[in-house]
Amino acid sequence: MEKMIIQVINPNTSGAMTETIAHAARGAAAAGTEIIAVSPSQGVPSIEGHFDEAIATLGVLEQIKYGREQGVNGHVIACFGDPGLLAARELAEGPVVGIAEAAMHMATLVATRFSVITTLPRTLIIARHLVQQYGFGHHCAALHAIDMPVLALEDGSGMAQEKVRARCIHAMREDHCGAIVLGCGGMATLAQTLTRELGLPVIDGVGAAVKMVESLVSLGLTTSKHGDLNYPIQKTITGAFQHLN
Ligand code: 2AL
Repeated sequence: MEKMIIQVINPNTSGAMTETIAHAARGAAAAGTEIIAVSPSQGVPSIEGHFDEAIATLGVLEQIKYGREQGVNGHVIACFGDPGLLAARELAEGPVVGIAEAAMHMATLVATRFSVITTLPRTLIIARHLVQQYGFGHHCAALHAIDMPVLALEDGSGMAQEKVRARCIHAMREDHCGAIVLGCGGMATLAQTLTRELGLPVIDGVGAAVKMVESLVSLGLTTSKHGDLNYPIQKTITGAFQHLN
């Protein structure tokens, strides 16, 4: 394959965060990979709880549908709750990788145990559930929150970034972990600097997911349509959701 197109979906509607995610995705992508970074046409500006996730999921599905219609080779869901991941796989033809699953998988390839750094404390349970769901319970040393909202990462002050750095140093000292997973799409551009500064792998899920989609597409692997990830059963969707038909 000469050229590959990967659609990277920021599930929230923050344009600044879509730019941050796009920058990290392009930094990780191979020379022949084009990154199309998108966000939903409607939804929530940041995802910080179960309610936000439920709304964001519909936006993710809308974008997966558009991406598939455009003929992209694969998709990344760039929010650490991996909202709508399995539903997205039903709709998609190419591979769909979430940034939480990508980062956790990558972490276990370079370390025995990892710690996760997220934003608000109420998002900790979302990450904890994913750790269990993905089967990484024995690999996760601890989960920490910087206690700042998602969009503080985009306010230009650098305060949230400084808190992430401080929490990483704390986790490295206290958790006996070999790697740190950054638990928000808005933290994506911090991974390389922190990896160098701290001397342990600090993993950004956006870059990790882009590399995983590239690998799957290069290997000729698409989302299985044998079984539960088959295309959704055709039915007429009505009202506000009819654009998903
Ligand atoms: C996130 C994320 O990655 N994007 C968003 O809006 N919320 N995750 C988080 N832990 O706060």
